[in-house]
Amino acid sequence: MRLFVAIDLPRDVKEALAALCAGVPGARWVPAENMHVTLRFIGEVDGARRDDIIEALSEVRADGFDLEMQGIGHFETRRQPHALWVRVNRSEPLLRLRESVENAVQRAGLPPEGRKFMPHVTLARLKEAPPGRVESFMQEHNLFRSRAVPVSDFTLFSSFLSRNGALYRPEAEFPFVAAKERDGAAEEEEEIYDPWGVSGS
Ligand code: 2AM
Repeated sequence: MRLFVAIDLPRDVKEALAALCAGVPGARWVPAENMHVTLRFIGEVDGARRDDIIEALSEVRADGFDLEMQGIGHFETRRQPHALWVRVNRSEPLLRLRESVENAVQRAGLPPEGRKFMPHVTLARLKEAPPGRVESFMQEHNLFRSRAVPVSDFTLFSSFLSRNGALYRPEAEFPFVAAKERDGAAEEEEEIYDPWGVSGS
C-alpha cells in the first residue's frame, strides 16, 4: 500500500481553501476532503512495514501548536508549473514535528527523505496550464491567509487511486503526547531551576 504522514485540516479551513480553487485552465483541483499538509511521503510498503511505521510513529512526542497558511506558491519543472499550493508557515514546532516523524520512519527502516521540507497544501495539479494564468492566480490570491489552525495530532494515510481520483484513508491517528513527558531530563531540569522548592509537591 501507498502511505504518507500528514496533518489533517478542519473542515472550515478545507472549505476556505477549496473556495480559492477556480480559474486556471489545465488545473485538476484537489477536492476539499483531500487537503492536508504532508509531513512525510512514504510510498509503497507491505503490511509488516506498515505495522513497524505505526509503532515508530506512536513514539513521536510533540506539543500542540498553531499552524498558519499564508500566500500561494507553485512547483515547476523547466518553467512549466505542475502544482499550485498554499504556503504553510515554517514554525519551529512544525519543523520539530516533521523531524520527529522523519526520525520515526527511519527507525522503521525507511531511507532518509532526500528532499527539503517545503510545507504546503496542494490546491491543484497542473497539466499544460498557461504560466501567465498560474501567475495571475498567485497574484490574485497572494493575500490569502488562513485562520490559526490548532494542531494536536497527525495521521498516517493510505492512498488509493480510484476512477474518480485519489482516495485517502486514515490508517492511524496519533494525538500528540507532550514532549516533556518523553523522558526524565526535562523534569530534572525543572528541579535544578527551582532551588527553593516554591513549586511545591
Ligand atoms: P503534494 O501535496 O505536493 O502533491 C499524497 O499523495 C501526498 O504525498 C501528497 O500531498 C503529495 O504531495 C505527496 N507525494 C506524492 N508523491 C510524492 C513523492 N514522490 N514525493 C514526495 N511527496 C509525494
